[in-house]
Amino acid sequence: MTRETIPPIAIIMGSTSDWPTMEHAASILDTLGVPYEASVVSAHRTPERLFEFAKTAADKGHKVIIAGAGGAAHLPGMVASLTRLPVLGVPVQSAALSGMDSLLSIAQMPGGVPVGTLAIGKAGAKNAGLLAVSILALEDSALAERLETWRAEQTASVGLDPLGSDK
Ligand code: RP5
Repeated sequence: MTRETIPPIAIIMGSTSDWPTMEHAASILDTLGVPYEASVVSAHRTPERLFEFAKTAADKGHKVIIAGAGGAAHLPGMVASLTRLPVLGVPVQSAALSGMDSLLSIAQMPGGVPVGTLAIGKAGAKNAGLLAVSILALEDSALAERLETWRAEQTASVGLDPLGSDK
């Protein structure tokens, strides 16, 4: 792939078991017509893959990295330590501690190596996708318009009646 054809967004995750969460980031990118690539990059099981991915991501032409992981979730922070690209971290809900371990692992970065940390689980993945779109939309007016339209449709879909009679 050349710099021109490399997708602007890379979605990475620590395990295939993270995909049911991370697909919500992918889904919003599909909806808004933003190309991405998705791959499994584990901080603990495939550390060399992590290094290779993170050290080459900017030169390859990626613009934003969305990184999801659960438990001892070092992936977003390690990737952030190896690239200047913005890294959006998604704490995947873990079985043992309901994602609190993931959240704290991702959020509590030392000053100087930022990871933009989202909410635990599906909402966090969806918002990571939307935030990535917002970042790209700064320099893409057509995408900015699609994002504005998406947000207006979301607003219009919220009825006033809690029982839903106005929908
Ligand atoms: C992390 O460990 C992954 O991000 C995943 O959330 C968690 C469990 O992985 P599996 O044992 O399901 O592969 O590295």
